[in-house]
Amino acid sequence: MPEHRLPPGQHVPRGWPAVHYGPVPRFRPERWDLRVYGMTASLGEYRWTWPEFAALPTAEITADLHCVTRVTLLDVCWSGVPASALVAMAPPADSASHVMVWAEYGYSANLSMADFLAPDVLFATHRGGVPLTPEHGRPVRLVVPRLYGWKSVKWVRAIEYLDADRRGFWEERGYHNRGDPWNEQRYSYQERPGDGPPLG
Ligand SMILES: Nc1nc2c(c(=O)[nH]1)N[C@H]1C(S)=C(S)[C@@H](COP(=O)(O)O)O[C@H]1N2
Ligand SMILES: [Mo]
Repeated sequence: MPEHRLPPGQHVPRGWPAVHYGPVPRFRPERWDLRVYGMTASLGEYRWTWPEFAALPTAEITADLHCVTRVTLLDVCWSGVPASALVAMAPPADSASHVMVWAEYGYSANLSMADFLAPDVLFATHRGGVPLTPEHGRPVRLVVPRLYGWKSVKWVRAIEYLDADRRGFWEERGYHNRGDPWNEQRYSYQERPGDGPPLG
């Protein structure tokens, strides 16, 4: 494998355990929705039920997943709704500079609007052509290939548009606010002024 393929400090393990904090939620299609709220252009809220979301046009990407625990999973094929398409359907206010992606049970991760709108960011419903298994995020997970895996939020339920950056679950607990694996932005103590809001 060409060495430049792997970010610094990463290796490819033989197996790949699902990586997450806390229990795997059960998917109840009749109760599931995906909401967009916060600094929308209209200040109103957008909402998709499961049948509505499942009917949206999809795209496919193949990407590597870099977990901050130093393992990388190569060539994962995901399909789902591009984040940019979702943003087009739920226009943000001009002042919306960041997003908070919320999952079941309160897990969250923050992204700049620019990172969120990268063309390879997807709300994935399928992996390798089959629906996500529960432990990998059924029914919908975010995939952010350019940042460490904790930003690829599984079991997504909401997107909050923010007019100022705010730390998510791991970003508050010692991990880097941005998490670029190519620059090895693992921990918050590595942050430079401007990389993130002050730690509480
Ligand atoms: N809701 C939620 N999403 C999550 C996590 C989590 O704890 N909760 N862990 C993240 C981490 S650290 C990684 S590396 C990836 C792993 O995805 P996988 O289990 O599908 O391989 O999911 C991310 N998404
Ligand atoms: Mo991770």
